[in-house]
Amino acid sequence: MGVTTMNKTAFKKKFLDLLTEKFAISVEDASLFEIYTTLGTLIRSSYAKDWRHTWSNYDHEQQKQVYYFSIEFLPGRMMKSNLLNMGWLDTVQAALADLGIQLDDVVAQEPDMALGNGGLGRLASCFMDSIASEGLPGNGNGIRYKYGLFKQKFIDGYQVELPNEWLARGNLWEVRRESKSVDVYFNGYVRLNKLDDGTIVPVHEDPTIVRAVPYDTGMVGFRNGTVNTLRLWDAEIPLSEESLYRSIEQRRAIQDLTSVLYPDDSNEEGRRLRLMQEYFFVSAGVQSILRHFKTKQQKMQNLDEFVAIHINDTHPAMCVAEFMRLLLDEEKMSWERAWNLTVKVMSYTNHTIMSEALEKWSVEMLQSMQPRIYQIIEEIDRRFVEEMTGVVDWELIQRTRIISDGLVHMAHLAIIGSHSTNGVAKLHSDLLKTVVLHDFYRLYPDRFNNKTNGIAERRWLQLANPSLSTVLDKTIGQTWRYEANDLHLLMNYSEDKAVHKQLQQAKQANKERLAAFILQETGVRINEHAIFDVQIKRLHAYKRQLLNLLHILTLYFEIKEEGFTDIQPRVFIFGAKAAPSYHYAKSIIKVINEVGKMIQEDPEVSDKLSIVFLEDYSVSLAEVIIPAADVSEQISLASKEASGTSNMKLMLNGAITIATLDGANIEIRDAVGDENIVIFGLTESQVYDYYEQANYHAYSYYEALPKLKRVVDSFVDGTIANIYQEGKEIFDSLLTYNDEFFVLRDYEAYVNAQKEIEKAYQNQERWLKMSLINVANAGRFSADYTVMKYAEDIWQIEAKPKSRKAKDEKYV
Ligand code: GPW
Repeated sequence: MGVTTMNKTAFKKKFLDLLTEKFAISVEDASLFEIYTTLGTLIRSSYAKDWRHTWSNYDHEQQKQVYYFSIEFLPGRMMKSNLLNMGWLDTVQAALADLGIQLDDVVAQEPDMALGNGGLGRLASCFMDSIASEGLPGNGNGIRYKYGLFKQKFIDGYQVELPNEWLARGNLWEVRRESKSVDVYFNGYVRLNKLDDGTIVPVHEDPTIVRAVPYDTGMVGFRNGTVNTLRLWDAEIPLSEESLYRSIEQRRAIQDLTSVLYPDDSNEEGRRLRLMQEYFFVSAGVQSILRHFKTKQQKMQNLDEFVAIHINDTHPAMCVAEFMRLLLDEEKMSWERAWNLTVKVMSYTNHTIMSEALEKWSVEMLQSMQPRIYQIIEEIDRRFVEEMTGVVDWELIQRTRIISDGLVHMAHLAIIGSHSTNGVAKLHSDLLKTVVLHDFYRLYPDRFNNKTNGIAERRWLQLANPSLSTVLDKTIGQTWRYEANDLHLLMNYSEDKAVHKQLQQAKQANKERLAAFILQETGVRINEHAIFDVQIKRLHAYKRQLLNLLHILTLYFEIKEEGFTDIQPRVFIFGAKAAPSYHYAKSIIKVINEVGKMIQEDPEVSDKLSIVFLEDYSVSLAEVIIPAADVSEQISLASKEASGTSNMKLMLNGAITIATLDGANIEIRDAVGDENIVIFGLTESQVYDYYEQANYHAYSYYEALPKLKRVVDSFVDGTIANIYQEGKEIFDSLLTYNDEFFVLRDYEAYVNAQKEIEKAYQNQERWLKMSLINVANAGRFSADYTVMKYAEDIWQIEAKPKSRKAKDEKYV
């Protein structure tokens, strides 16, 4: 039963037989979870052969493979995407319907696999889907956290965090591979043994040994028979050590290692356990790559022809030193040769210019936890300084060296130890070259490049939005399902009223689906014909959810105090988690919730405006929100959002973007043209001018704009109930602390841009054309293209023609 060959009758028989085998139950009596388990087991066993073949073919054909190291992966649910990619979705849906079962009820049994915080982790998972779908030889390497990202609840409008026990009912997709376990060493000290022939052999004395056990999950490619591997590591107490005396504390420390995902997005706290996690999955991953390579009868010197290692942000930057350690200490390679290989094998992606996210570890911590790794980093640093001395000026060397001021700069290690450093959107990559990493750009201009992010369009359109997908099939055929750029065929219908109508109906169906979901989750009934205005992303000051709120309050006061009556009804939908320790972000959540309540309880405004802040934003929730969005809020302060990816998902689903010229918004504008997006606000160079001249005075905007003053005052004058402290905190951030993210500066431009949005929406003919043009031009943001560029420019890997079947045979 290979991928793509499956008929309804055969499926039903297999399914019912397996249900009996597993649970000795009839389909009428089975619970949804039993049905889910049975279907999942059947799916997994059906791709198992392809998985094994994919794996052995790469070896057999001596293909170079990439290993994508990421401390986060955020796949969400896997059942439906596996069905889609296997070519089974329609058949299974129909077969289950025959048995009286709704597939969507079954897939809802699967907990989201939420081993990531936001964009960075989701990007890694979009890449896994695309790498498999392009038939590229690639694997993921990460951590199998016992608890995923916390579950968010609102109590009295405040965020409360609850544990996310995603493994409580088991995990269908993973395979524990006991036999591939490796040992990872921590603590202790290094003794350098000098042998008679003068060679020095480092010995790690008195280490704490942790056993790393891999759990593999198949990453099923789209209708091409490719099934790659996502390998996630769990920490266990080594068997051989179990008999030895170990304190409860030590045993607990080992088990805690992979227990929780750090919930801070774009912020580094320098915690010891986090550093342990980083080294743990780096060492386990690199050891297993080398161990596997050694089964190949190839010379170690040629390793770079078979292996590429990608460092996703700096969290896995110790790959550089660990790889060196294994080549030096285990393979007895010379420093020069080992270094040469390391730089060829490694590549690095930077995801932010924000300094609080740049990892720096104290020398003390790194040295005590990883004495050998620290020695190697010291030596890399020493040689770097030596190599550059006399070539470039001393200050430049001091600014770029790895160890300085008692800190180990992980981005420096990643850049110096790799052949490629890329940013994630054009603007971001330019800023890396000209500002943030300018010093490194002077040293290594050829290493810098851009790879604009992309998204798994199969998940975000084919799976999440069947209504729109059907309209597309009927209008432009089905080739867009495997060649995203074929969405462009829709441009032929940009003026076609009949197509507009169908797009409108698809959007309306999705809005009704979301409205029903909101009613069920919150008890709030929203106006299904209002503009659905969506901001979904982590809660962070630079993303400026606050600016959105200022606009909502402006509308509120226009209705309440200025008697405006012609406001187009809007539903403002938020989804956002705040890091548990991020006080300010939590205050914003509280205030948005209180404003929402105030509006909802006020009959004068509640038919025109509403705020829905959905709890526990996740991949699965995004799949319900995004298809229903009319407006996409991408309003970060220019230069701060490296790329953004929800901007791409919303555009793909026909939302109109209101945006600053930041991250990938710029490329979205280039794709759709100025008439089909609403741009406002400071540009990146204006922001930098303000920094240089230090001449921003937030207060002057507050004073000069009465509407703005009214809104800002409402945080402290009692207009909004229950926000005494939070309101004051926000008020002070804007006025006392001079508004770090230029919210007041961009306010007027934003309110005007929102008027433009409203005007465009009121002209449905124009709006539908804009929406169509957005869908038609979203193909370029498919991660399929992004990973192909990584493959060609950075990893130097390629797909064998047979594993690209879906594209080459135009297979649908
Ligand atoms: F700070 N991003 C994220 F750069 O989701 F490490 N978490 C993070 O910790 C970081 C970045 C880090 C995001 C960026 O904010 C977003 O702009 C980008 O689209 C995404 O990474 C994927 O590149």
